Amino acid sequence: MKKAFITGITGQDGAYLAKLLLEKGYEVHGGVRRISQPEITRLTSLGIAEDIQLHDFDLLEQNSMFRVIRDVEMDEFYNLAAQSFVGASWELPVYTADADGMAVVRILDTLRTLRPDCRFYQASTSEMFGLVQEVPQTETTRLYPRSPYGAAKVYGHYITMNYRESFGLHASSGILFNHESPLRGKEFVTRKITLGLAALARGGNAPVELGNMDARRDWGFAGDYVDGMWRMLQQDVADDYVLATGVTTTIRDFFTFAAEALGMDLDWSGEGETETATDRKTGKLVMKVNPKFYRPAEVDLLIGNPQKAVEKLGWKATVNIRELASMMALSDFDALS
Ligand code: NAP
Ligand code: F7E
Repeated sequence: MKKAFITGITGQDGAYLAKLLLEKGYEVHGGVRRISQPEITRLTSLGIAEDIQLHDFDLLEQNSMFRVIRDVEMDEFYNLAAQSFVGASWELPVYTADADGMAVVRILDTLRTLRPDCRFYQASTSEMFGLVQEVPQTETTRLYPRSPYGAAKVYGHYITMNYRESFGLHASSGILFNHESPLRGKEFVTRKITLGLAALARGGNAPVELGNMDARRDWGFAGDYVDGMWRMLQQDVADDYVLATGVTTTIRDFFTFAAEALGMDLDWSGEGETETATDRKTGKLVMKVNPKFYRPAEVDLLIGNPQKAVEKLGWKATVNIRELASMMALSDFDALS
């Protein structure tokens, strides 16, 4: 039986990956940080909380890495933990650099010392492309991060390559474009939209307040993306791979798809800070722009080319953007019953 260790197991991807690995017969261990009230609701909602062995672990604490790597004796190490909210990274730039950048070398160096044959996955991100230098983006597109989060992840990405090339570690980076699900954190735009629309559809009156409606993202389903992570670690040779759908959608269109799934018929008006959406069926205001959600620097367009992953890993995205919006909106609507 193979053993896997997942940092960030309480997060969206950690929960889906743990479920996948359990289904494949792995013994699954996960790292959880010390907080006043442990939050394992995602693991509970997938029905796997009892099947996982949890260990104290913090990205900022090298001793916790030393202990879990020494004690768990894992075959595969998935580093999914991070300060993952781009918007917060301008308020927490030093913490973000430490958790999303420096922590990666803490883990890699401990693996190199204690368990050099363990396979390693680093959660890299399309945010590293930032002000995109090429469309669509591939594994070789020049990086131009636009946030403290993106900059920290660039360090994590390059140090993963560096430990692979310097010490022969089986260390791979997945450059993952946005992936969402009903388990997505509530501050990310897709989930914020589906939660807000579900509340409106259940009789609420508070419009969803959003920032930049013109930004475009390449959104897929998180369940598909964790399968790609696992496939990367099954390769004989470690490498870096883009996982994406190859389709890009504006925030406005995602909002429309989610609203349609809940039976709404939107009337859009205004632009920029005056843009609004009203449901023709009820006359309710369902969206208004609030500049408070604008970012100091924006990533306007992301669209990935997953060809390498398709050809070498046999991976592909199976859920399109309308299906994703509908899945999330209906899940939030049902939860409010
Ligand atoms: P998420 O839901 O925000 O989960 C983040 C996880 O990291 C949580 O389990 C969190 O624990 C843990 N964590 C945060 N700070 C920690 C610390 N100091 N020590 C230990 N654990 C800590 O993120 P996600 O969407 O699953 O993303 C997983 C990874 O992929 C992240 O590295 C993210 O940056 C990256 N990524 C995500 C996407 C995407 O679209 N989802 C795309 C590309 C890359 P708590 O439960 O205690 O908060
Ligand atoms: O923003 C715009 C916002 O916060 C997407 C993380 O998983 O994916 C995620 O980062 C877009 C941005 O995700 C609101 O300005 C408009 O252009 O959902 P998001 P993100 O920043 O793309 C990458 C790949 C990661 O690696 C990250 O970990 O939506 N937007 N109005 C808004 N965004 C938010 N959050 N809230 C709004 O009200």
